[in-house]
Order: sequence, then structure tokens, then C-alpha cells
Amino acid sequence: MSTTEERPIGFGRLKRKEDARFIRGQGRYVDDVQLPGMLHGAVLRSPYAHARIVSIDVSAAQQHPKVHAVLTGRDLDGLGLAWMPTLSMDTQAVLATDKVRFQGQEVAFVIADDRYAARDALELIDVDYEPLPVVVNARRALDADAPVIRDDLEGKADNRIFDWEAGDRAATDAVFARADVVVSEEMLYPRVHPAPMETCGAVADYDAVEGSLTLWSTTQAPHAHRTLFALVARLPEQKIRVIAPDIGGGFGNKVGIYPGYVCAVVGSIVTGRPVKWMEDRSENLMATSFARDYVMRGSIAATRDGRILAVRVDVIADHGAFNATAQPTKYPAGFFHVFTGSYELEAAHCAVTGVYTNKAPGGVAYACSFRVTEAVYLVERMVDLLARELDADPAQLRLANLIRPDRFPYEAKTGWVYDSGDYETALRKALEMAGYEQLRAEQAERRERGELMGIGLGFFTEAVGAGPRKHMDILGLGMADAAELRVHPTGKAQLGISVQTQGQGHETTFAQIVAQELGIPPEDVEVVHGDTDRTPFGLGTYGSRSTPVSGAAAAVVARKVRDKARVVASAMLEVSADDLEWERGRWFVRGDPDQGATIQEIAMAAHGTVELPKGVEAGLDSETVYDPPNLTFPFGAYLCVVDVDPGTGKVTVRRFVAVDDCGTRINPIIIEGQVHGGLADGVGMALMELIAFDEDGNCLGGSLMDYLIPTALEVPDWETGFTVTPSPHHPIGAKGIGESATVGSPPAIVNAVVDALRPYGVRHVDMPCTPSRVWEAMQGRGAPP
Ligand code: PCD
Repeated sequence: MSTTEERPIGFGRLKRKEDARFIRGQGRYVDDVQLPGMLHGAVLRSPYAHARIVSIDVSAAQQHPKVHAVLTGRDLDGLGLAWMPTLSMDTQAVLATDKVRFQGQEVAFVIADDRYAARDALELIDVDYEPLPVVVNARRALDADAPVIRDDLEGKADNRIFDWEAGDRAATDAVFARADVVVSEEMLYPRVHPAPMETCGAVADYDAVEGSLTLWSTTQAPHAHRTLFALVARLPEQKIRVIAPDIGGGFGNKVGIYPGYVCAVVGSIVTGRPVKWMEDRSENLMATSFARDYVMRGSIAATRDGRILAVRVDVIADHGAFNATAQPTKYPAGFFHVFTGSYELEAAHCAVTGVYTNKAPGGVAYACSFRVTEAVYLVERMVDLLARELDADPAQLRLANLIRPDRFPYEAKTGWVYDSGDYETALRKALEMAGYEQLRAEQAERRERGELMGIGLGFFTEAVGAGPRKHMDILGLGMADAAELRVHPTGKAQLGISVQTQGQGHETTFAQIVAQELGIPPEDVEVVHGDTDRTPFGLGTYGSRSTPVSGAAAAVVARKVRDKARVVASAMLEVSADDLEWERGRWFVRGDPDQGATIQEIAMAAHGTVELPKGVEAGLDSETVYDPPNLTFPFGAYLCVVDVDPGTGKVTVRRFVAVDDCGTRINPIIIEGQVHGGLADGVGMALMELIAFDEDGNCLGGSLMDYLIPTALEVPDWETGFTVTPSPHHPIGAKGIGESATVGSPPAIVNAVVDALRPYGVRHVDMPCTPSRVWEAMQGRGAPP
């Protein structure tokens, strides 16, 4: 590799700046924050999934010698803080006052000298519960006689949260009525958990003298959290500083505000000391935002010769005990209506009903931009089921129905306008990388020998980069993001951004964007993020929006600096700005390339004594707020090869080919890392991960012994490829990539499992395809000859 490739100025394979501290164990996380006099909080959680609180006695806990305070819902009620708004405009109990509604719900908060004493004192709290009937099944929750979970909501007599639809029901019904072939299937996208390596936590430091609050917290959206704290705790926003230090993975888990954060803040106000709260692994798995839990009934209509005509789907969305999903306000089911996928359809319709159950609240993305994962899974399973029905090859069926390149910008039947795409090229590339024909031949041979080999395809289109302010907001906050670029006299720069990396490498890629636009080395650009006092306002990182929104802001602000530099250069060189031309890192006189000034020289002059034209201010600093005109629509073609052990039902992913298109690629090393991580997530969801409940609402996935996440042993060597179809509306043509692989891989894996089981006549297996489920699906179907 040549030196320029190793150390590119601008886009290219640049090693991650932040890794120097991470790989040495020198990252600084919330739990590393140590303040003088700091106390520690612990949360008492409900053992019941549904129970009335008869009484809470905290007197023994209060007498523990190391305990400083014990908070209950009643204490918070006095401050108007027993309930807090959720991101979906519902209310959620901070500490329960009337009932508990899921196992693990927050009931009391103990503040003590150290974390051990706080935990010990939890045992001294005596809560008298009166158990109530539990509902954990989303369908059952809609029954007329189901126990009503949210009797706190005025006039609420059932568990229905919302009914929402998209597309055209009548048109879709009409197409289905005349279709040659209709295939339907019931499928569950099970409840899973983002399970980041670092659990959630906060350190709250309230300064009574200044009336100001500093909050270090595990947040993916520091600015949005600051505004919410201002609204909830009624603290003046300018007195709140939210700091997200290094974050040990977010995956959507750190988008919301959890009761523990609020308790830490109240605890600090009450005790006058800083208070730290860090949850443990079980608390994280049982009580913080889950993902998915979509019960779907999908149908697909087609002609006999394999033209897909329409897709429709009815969904029951299990939101748990409080509707705390993180979706743009207008979209209670997120972007699920992108379920039309990558195909040219005549009609489509979806209806989604949200329900309360006695499970933890949440419904965050988990490496899925607002329910796109569920949508992609649905349509890709349906296409495979159709292929089976038509006895068609799933690759050929897809190739025949993918939206053609000349149809972009393509308006989907549910209203999305896909910005750009070349789907066929991506799919053909994946088939070629995998050696599809040979694989099919190998499969036929193995089947002869009674071996179960499966080949699964998945094609996806995502909708990421939320979003245009006029359509998208969270709790009324429009989804635009600002960037601030300071250029110091020596030509070194500092970029302030509103988004928050949790491991994605923004310190590197955002420096590369500025480097690309200004022609200064990326190591000269310091990226500042994660501190509301030092960065401009914006909505944060989730839904793979950082590159589409903030990345655009970074490019735009760098271009503003470049334009300003041109004016300064014209003063320096005593020529008209119109006579200057740009080459990377330098303005020079047209026709006289030796006459010019580098950005570094211009920066010094801008801060120096050069006489600037009237009205032009000194310095080069600039800022911008970027309101994206549309989302970006990354896509990809995935192919998975599995082997199923006929004796045990165990699935092994033998190969996985992923061809991704995220438009312009800023840093291929980071992109590959993002894809590898997402594919591992996909294997986890498809084969292992499940937050299950028994009928009493006991969470059965409360530890990593039960909630299985994949390790290097469960995943193959990923085979990645790419195509580049830039986004036409993004300043550098980039689309998001962070969640693509998590979105795209589960259907490919399940399609492969079902394909492997074809000799047994199996049509569908719900995720996770654990050995017992696969084995069960094989029973009674008659073993293959
Ligand atoms: N890129 C490049 N190029 C392109 C694109 C992109 O280079 N074209 C890169 C960037 O810059 C960054 C990354 O890559 O660095 C990513 O990006 P994006 O796509 O934009 O994304 P973001 O926003 O940044 O991020 C977010 C995501 C999400 S969403 C998730 S889940 C996950 C992912 O991210 N998470 C995580 N990934 C990851 N990684 C890590 N390491 N960690 C974490 O945590 Mo959600 O909604 O929250 O559910």
C-alpha cells in the first residue's frame, strides 16, 4: 500500500484516530467519572410484572449507616417528577406510585456512600405488592377482557396505543383480488435487546450555588436530552450541561431517557452531592429499551410468471408497559412503511396497531433505523415464500422485480422517494462473489446425501438520515443538525458537531470530511462532540443519521470556510476573488498557478493584519444548520450459506456475502467495521437472541447466560463487497451505513435456514432459529428420502 493510501487527505482508508485510546484501555466512560464527594445510587426494581403497590416502607433502609437518602415515587410526586414524558409523548413512571407494570420496573432509589452499600440497602426496603393478572402476549392484550395496564391514563379502558396505516388499502385489495398467486404468512420479529458492552448510567452534579446541573450520561443525543431535562425537571436549559464521554456502544439503547438518570439528578439535588448511577447487566437487559417485538401477517400478490404486484401486512406492535419508542412524531410505527422494499409494485398497504403489555418499554431501533429491520424482514421473507410457491429461483425472482436504475428518484407506493439506486448491479455482484450457480449445484449434491445446506438471499433498501424538518421531529424538535468549524491562525481546525459517536469513529470520519473539503490533513482537524457546552444544537446519533445529516453539515460548513478563505486570499494576493481557482488546500490565481495561498497561510492572514474588503470580518470560522431535503436510501444484496445438522437442528453460518451501497464512501475501513458488526448482530437475532417472558411476565432473558449474543465462534469470515451510487441530494453523496447489515442480514439467514429445510417441507421458522426450534420444525414432516 502506498503512503498516500495509508494516510489519505480526505476520503480513504485512514486508521481510526480514537483507537489509540480504546485499544489501550484508556477510553473514558461515564463510570470512569469520579468527583469529590460523589455518592452512588441503586434502583429497587419490581419482582412482579403487574401488581398494585399497597405500601412501601423505607425506614430500615434510611437507617443504614451509609445511606444518605431513599427516594420513592411519592417523594418524586411531591416534586412533580414521578412521571416523565417518553419520546413518543406517552408518560412513564420514574418511580412507581400506583402500580408496577413490568418486571424490573423502578420502584425506589437509594443513595449511599458506595455502590455496595446502596445495593445492600435495597434489601431493607419493604414493599407490599398485590399481584394483578398479567398480559405478555400482544394479541391477547387486545382482547376485551384483557387486564388494562395503563389505568393511569384518563379514560383508558383497553391496551390499544394507536392504529396507524400507510399505503392504499382499496387499491391493494383490488390488486390482490385479480392476482394469480397470493401467499401469506404469519411471522414474529421477536423482542431483542441492543445489549451494548457498556450498560447505561449517569453522574449528576447539581451545583446549588450556581443553580446549574452537569450530567455525564450514556446518551446518543446529548442536546435532545438537555432540552428534555429542561422541560421535565424545569431547570433552565442554559444551566444544564450534558456530557457524553466515550460511549461503549449504543445501538439505540442510549437514545431514551431512563428513570435512573432522572433519579441521579434528583438525588444530587436532594443530597447536595454528585450522584452516580450505573446499571448492571441484568438491569440493562430487563429494564432498558428493547427492540422489535412485531407480530406480522404479510401477504404478497404476483402473476403466475413471477411479477410481484402488491404487498400488504397487518402488524401488532408490542410496545411494553409505556410507549417509549423512539420514532419521529408523525410515525408511530417508525419507517415501517418502507416494507415495499426494493421492488416495483402496483400497490401496498400496512396497518399497525400498537399495544401495551406487561413488558419493559422501549422499542428502539437496535441498529435499525426506525423499524426498517422489521420491514425488510417482512418483504424479504415474503419474496422467498413467493419463490417457493412459484417454484422459481429466489435470485431470478428478485432480479426480475427490482426497481430499475432509470426509475430513480423512485416514488414507492407508501410515499417514500428513494433518492438513487442500482439494485441489479449490487445483486449480480453478490451472486458472482458467492458463486451462486456452483452453490446451487453443491446444494443439490449434498441433498442427495441427506445433508441440509441452505442458500438464502436478502435485498434491502433502508431509509436513513432523519430527516427533513418539515416532516420529522422528536417531541417537537425538528431533526436538523448544526456544525461549527473554527480555523485557528495556524490552520488547524476544530469541528463541533451535534451527533455523538458510540464507537462509529466520528472523530476520524468527520475530520476526513473537513479534510476533503479544505485540503488540510485530517489529523489537523479535531472533532468535538458529546458536550452541549462545546457543540452546537442537533438531535444526535441514531437511525444512521450522522453521516446523512451531520456529515452534510460538516461538508457545508467546510465549504463556507473555503468561500471565506477565497475572499481573504483575494485580499492577500490583491486580485479579484473571481480570478481565484481552488485546488485542494489552496486558492491560486487563474492562469498563474504559482501565485496562490494555502489554507494555512490564509488562516494566518485572516487573523492577521491583511486589509479585508468592507463588511468582511476577520477569521475563517463558520457555522451552519443542515436540514436534509430527503432521507438517504442505502441498499445492499446479501447472501448467506448455512448448514443445518439434521440430528440436532443446529444452524451454522458457513458463508456470508454482503454487497453494500452507501453512496460515497468516506472511510472504507470504518464502513467494513460497521458492516461486520451489523452482520454479527444479524446472526445473533436470526439464530440466538430473544428476550422471552413466561406467562407471569418473568423476563427469561435477564442475563447473558440466557440472552445469547454471538461471539467470533458463531460467525464466519465475512465476505464484503460494495457498489457506489451517490445520493444526489447529499453534499458529498454519502448515505448512512451504520445499520445496513443488521437490517439486511436476518432475512438472508432465515431464508437460508428455510431453504436448507426444504426437503422437510418447512415453509417458515420464526427467529431465533435455535436448534430446538429448527428441530421441532423438522418433526412430523417426514424425513427426506
Ligand atoms: N461512514 C462512511 N461513509 C459513509 C457512511 C458512513 O465512512 N458513506 C462512516 C461514518 O462516518 C461513521 C460510520 O460510518 O463513522 C457510521 O455512519 P452512519 O451510517 O452515518 O451512522 P451513525 O449515525 O454514525 O451511527 C449510528 C449507527 C446506529 S443507529 C447504530 S444502532 C449502530 C451503528 O451506528 N450503533 C453502533 N454502528 C455502531 N457501531 C459501533 N461501534 N457502536 C454502536 O453503538 Mo441506532 O438507531 O442507535 O439503533
